[in-house]
Amino acid sequence: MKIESVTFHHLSMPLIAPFETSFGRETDRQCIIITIQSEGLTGYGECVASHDPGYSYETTGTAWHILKDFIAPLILEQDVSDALDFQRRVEKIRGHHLAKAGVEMAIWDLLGKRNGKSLRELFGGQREKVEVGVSVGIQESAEAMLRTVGSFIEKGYRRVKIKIKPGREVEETTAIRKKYPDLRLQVDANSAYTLETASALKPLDDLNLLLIEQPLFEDDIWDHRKLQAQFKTPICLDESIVSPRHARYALEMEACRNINIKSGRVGGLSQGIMIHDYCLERNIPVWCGGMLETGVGRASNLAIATLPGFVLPGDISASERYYQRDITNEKFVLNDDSTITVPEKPGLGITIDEDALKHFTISELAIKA
Ligand code: OSB
Ligand code: MG
Repeated sequence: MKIESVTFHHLSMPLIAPFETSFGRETDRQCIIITIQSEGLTGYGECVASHDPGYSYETTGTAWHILKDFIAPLILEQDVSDALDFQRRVEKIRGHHLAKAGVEMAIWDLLGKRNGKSLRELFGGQREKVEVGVSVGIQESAEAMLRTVGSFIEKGYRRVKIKIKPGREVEETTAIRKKYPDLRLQVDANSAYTLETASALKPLDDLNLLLIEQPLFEDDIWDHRKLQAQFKTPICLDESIVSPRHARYALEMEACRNINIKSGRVGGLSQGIMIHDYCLERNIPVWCGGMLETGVGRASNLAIATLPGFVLPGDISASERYYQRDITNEKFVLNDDSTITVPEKPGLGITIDEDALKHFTISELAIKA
């Protein structure tokens, strides 16, 4: 596919409610929407970097720079045949996975549109809908957390993840477990603990949680191995798994018992699929993480989550959980069985609400060869 032009839209979108994690609080979510024109078709991708380097070292600012100055020149006027061809072209760019993944997503969208196949079909996924849950940010008190979780359960979410940090974990998690003995419940620390302070998590080990996500440093695997050995509850790695190679390290070290797959963090959907395949062969459950995506990234998450190894519900909630107004015409809704239906149209299966895109754009850049 000959790449004729690439456009970047830096967006800032107000969230329905602030989202607080151990690394910060977001009220507006930033991202970069990538548009690629090729042979009369338009492909869309979402770079999930946010405005500050709290989750990842990448930000919308660094991603903009890498996209404009390094990735765009490598693909413009080039005949990029598929995702792996794209990966070979950007191989010499170290890191910057969120930036690369956004472009790879747009290439998949183009590929699907060109072949009249949805991403699900291209990936070989079998499910028409995927099981999902909701990720609840840190609240002002344990009571507020219980109330907020209750409201999501009322909406039909059957799996809940709560964000935790030191001092804001035991009371919250215990209260939820007491009120909802059968709820599929998990916690995410976003690297807020050390091997020493993680002893505070010990009471959670008796609450029958699905998993404890990323308790230790964002680049750590080794200490997670030590922690996993002390816990019955599976440790799940998010931040630490930045490539298929890191997935292998973590499994070889027995640092975790399952993995959160985010195509952004690992450098692209192709890399996420590789991690999925590797884990599937080893009976390691995976699930699809989220980055508060717009409808573009949400469609991509739904597509990858159709693969058979995604046996745990994903952090893929309904559009209305995040945004009053989204940039896709298609809105994702929660079905009665806590699933979301996967788009079936070619590519990502979404169309862009151009007015909304314009409305949320802070800066825009079009590059033609
Ligand atoms: O750690 O999973 C995370 C959002 C932004 C950055 C990191 C994380 C998250 C979430 C939200 O948990 C998941 C979602 O998109 O609903
Ligand atoms: Mg996480």
